[in-house]
Amino acid sequence: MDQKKITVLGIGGSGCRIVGILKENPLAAPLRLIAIDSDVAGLEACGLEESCRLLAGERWRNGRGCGGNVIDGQRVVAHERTHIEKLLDGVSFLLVVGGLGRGTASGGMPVVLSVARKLEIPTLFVVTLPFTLEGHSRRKIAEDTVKNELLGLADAVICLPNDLLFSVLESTTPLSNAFKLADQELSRTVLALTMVLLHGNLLAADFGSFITLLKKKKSFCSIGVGIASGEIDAGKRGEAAMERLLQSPLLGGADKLGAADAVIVTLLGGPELSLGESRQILELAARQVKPEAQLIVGAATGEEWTDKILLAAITVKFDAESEASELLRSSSVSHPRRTRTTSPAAHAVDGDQLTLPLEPVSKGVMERGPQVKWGNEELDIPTFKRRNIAIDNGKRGVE
Ligand SMILES: Nc1nc2c(ncn2[C@@H]2O[C@H](COP(=O)(O)OP(=O)(O)OP(=O)(O)O)[C@@H](O)[C@H]2O)c(=O)[nH]1
Ligand SMILES: [Mg+2]
Repeated sequence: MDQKKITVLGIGGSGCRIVGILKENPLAAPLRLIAIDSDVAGLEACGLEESCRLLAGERWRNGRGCGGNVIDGQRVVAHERTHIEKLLDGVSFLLVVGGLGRGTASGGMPVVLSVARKLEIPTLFVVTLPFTLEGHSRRKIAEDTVKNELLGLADAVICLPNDLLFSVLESTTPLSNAFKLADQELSRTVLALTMVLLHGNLLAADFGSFITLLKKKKSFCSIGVGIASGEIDAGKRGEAAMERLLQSPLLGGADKLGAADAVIVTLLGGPELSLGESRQILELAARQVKPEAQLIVGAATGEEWTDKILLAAITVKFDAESEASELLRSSSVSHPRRTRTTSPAAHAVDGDQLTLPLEPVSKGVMERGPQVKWGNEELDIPTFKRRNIAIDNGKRGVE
């Protein structure tokens, strides 16, 4: 596979910073990097050459960003669809990275995803969820983007709550320092993931099971990265990398590995890294994981990594509640038609009217327009909502 066709796309302020960090890292040279933002300052600061940068909605937002407005974010990026299609032409694997919670990344990621779907590019998202202290509305934007826009269509979504940073940092740490650390960890994890998943020349992680694993409902993920370089005795470098991994700011404490339902462990090293040593190091990581957890491991070597190793772990905790509801749903599918059961999934008994779970989310681009009224009725609100009419979802008595 042409390495340059493996593309990491950073979107929004935080995403652009991460591709900027990757650009400075010679180890990331094989990757193609793209940055998209509606904020000209952030975009230029990432240092990518002009052909790899896209200023979204320049005429409309004047390069000033979207000010936290997710609808503006969606609109400016959707405006650049054709341009994004050109940028992604020929890409064999796409990793999209950014921070959710404000405008450009939250609104724009679904647009990037729909272009990637059209071009049939396998796509993985690595996103951060805002700190609790950033407020409820940012959290809601982030969660809605993941749940309603990304999860169903992306091959995989790795969500990392920024709050994890506080489990290892002093509470007095300035937010800017916490973000810097997050950027560093994210860029390293992105690097480890792309390298091993796609070029695992010692021990390739199984891409299929990786995707299946991440498609399952998760409560959250966390990541740990440990690097050990030349100054450490060759026989001890595995242990040193492991120790650093366990102290990683986005891991959320050493016990996260032990508590995880699944863990993806990746190891990168120089040409001197043997199959024996990599097994030994991966076993070291596996020992931290509970026996019933699912484990996916991969290892790769490259000249650029001579005398260094990087060990990364992504921990996944499944969401017990959604697992249960998934089970219920699949068992109700296997029921013959019209079978009555007491399970909540089979509530379509005669006499009950099922209603569609429709919620008014936003009026989208109409939000700023004038109100359209007829008498006392606001016509932008659909009739069934205005008149309180329940709509049958058509499955009555079928399940
Ligand atoms: N890792 C990291 N995350 C950040 C940083 N700054 C902000 N974030 C997080 O990322 C989220 C989105 O912020 P930005 O990336 O600045 O937002 P944006 O996508 O550019 O959106 P607009 O500025 O509204 O156009 C925030 O809510 C924070 O949780 C940073 O420097 N590093
Ligand atoms: Mg911004």
